Amino acid sequence: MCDYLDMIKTDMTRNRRVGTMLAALSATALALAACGETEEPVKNAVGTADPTSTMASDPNATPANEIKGAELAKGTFAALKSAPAGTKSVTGVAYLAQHDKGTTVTIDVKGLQPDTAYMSHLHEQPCAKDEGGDHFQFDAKGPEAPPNEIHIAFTADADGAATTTVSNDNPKTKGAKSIVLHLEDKDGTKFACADF
Ligand SMILES: [Cu+2]
Repeated sequence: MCDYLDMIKTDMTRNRRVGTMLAALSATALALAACGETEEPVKNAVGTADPTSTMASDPNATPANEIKGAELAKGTFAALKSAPAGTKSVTGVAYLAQHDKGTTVTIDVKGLQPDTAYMSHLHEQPCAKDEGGDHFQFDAKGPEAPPNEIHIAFTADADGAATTTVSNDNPKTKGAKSIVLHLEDKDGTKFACADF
């Protein structure tokens, strides 16, 4: 329960949909009180991986492409046509594995800005359609946040590379068509995409 709350709390720092965030904040604050934590402003986790969160970088997780018995999809990242200057050299791959414990996504990206934080999500459209469209959701009427969506926060290393794995308990990601990389700017600018 409390680990799950940590996950939600971490994600809220990245959620730009203020209405959702405020609703989630009040609900989480109540629940956190029950976990013995005091209510504090959510700190911005940009630039750090939260090891308590399954939705942030987990350097020890088994990569999606190494999970035995999984149904595996692979995508190759390319810069979007709209990618701003300085982001167009991105390359890399994404793996989406559906397995008996849920879904695991791994991204392995190069050509990023050194020591810089980024966000990515599973999206519901292919890259060629509205740059991946909206976020993929397990439940289309559910919250616009994990665990109903898969968000992957990551930070590039000093060489501009990042490898990140996240997991979700739900294996039903058939509707996910792409993974989109976003800048951590105020608009969450999309700059790269990989189709599955
Ligand atoms: Cu996205």
